[in-house]
Amino acid sequence: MSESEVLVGFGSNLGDRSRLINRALKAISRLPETSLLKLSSLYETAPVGYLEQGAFLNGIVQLKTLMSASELLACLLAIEKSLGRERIERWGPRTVDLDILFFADRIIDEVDLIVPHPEMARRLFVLEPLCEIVPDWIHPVFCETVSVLLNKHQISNPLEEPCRLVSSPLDVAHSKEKVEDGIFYRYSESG
Ligand code: A4P
Ligand code: MG
Repeated sequence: MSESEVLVGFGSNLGDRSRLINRALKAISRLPETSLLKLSSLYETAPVGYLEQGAFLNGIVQLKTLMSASELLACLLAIEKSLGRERIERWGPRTVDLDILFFADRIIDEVDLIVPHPEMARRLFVLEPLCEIVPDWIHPVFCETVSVLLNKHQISNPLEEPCRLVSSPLDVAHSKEKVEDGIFYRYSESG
């Protein structure tokens, strides 16, 4: 099996959001045959879909892995579960949600896994952090870069509330110590 570059989106709007995200990233960095490449900034974003819920913290991590897409999905679901995720309602509040946005340039359409994530091109909270770390990544269905998709999205949704940047990542790719400590973002819930 060859190595694949993958983009995983994460979001949290329940509990100590940044701590949960740091814990999820630490767990991802420890997955077998997997290493982190790049991390986006952390953004605070208004809820999309079901609006009567708290604001999210969102971001994206780029990783490389020898796992297959379905093996990676199983690992991400296990991490969500270990961090207290209960599936109560679709698009409802969650401790940590981990979505596979891109898996190399593959298009996957299976019962339990759709890649690229079908909603991503409609979501500013995905497109903005994606553009920060991989602006030239080509969406294999739309055959356009994520920066073009962001541009189009902004033109079609001029009144959408922007994502608010709340924290920059520590330089994880080059600091094993930080990964071991599980410190990925310095951000305090109290501001
Ligand atoms: N699944 C299929 N494809 C994928 C994929 N590419 N990555 C399946 C991950 N999972 C995938 O997901 C249900 C099932 O989707 C999984 O078991 C997996 O087999 P879920 O996480 O239990 O359900 P969900 O998250 O409630 O639904 P869904 O459709 O995944 O919702 P989204 O798209 O994740 O949206 N607003 C802001 N501002 N920020 C957010 O992060 N997130 C959502 C949830 C809504 N509004 C938001 C945010
Ligand atoms: Mg999800």
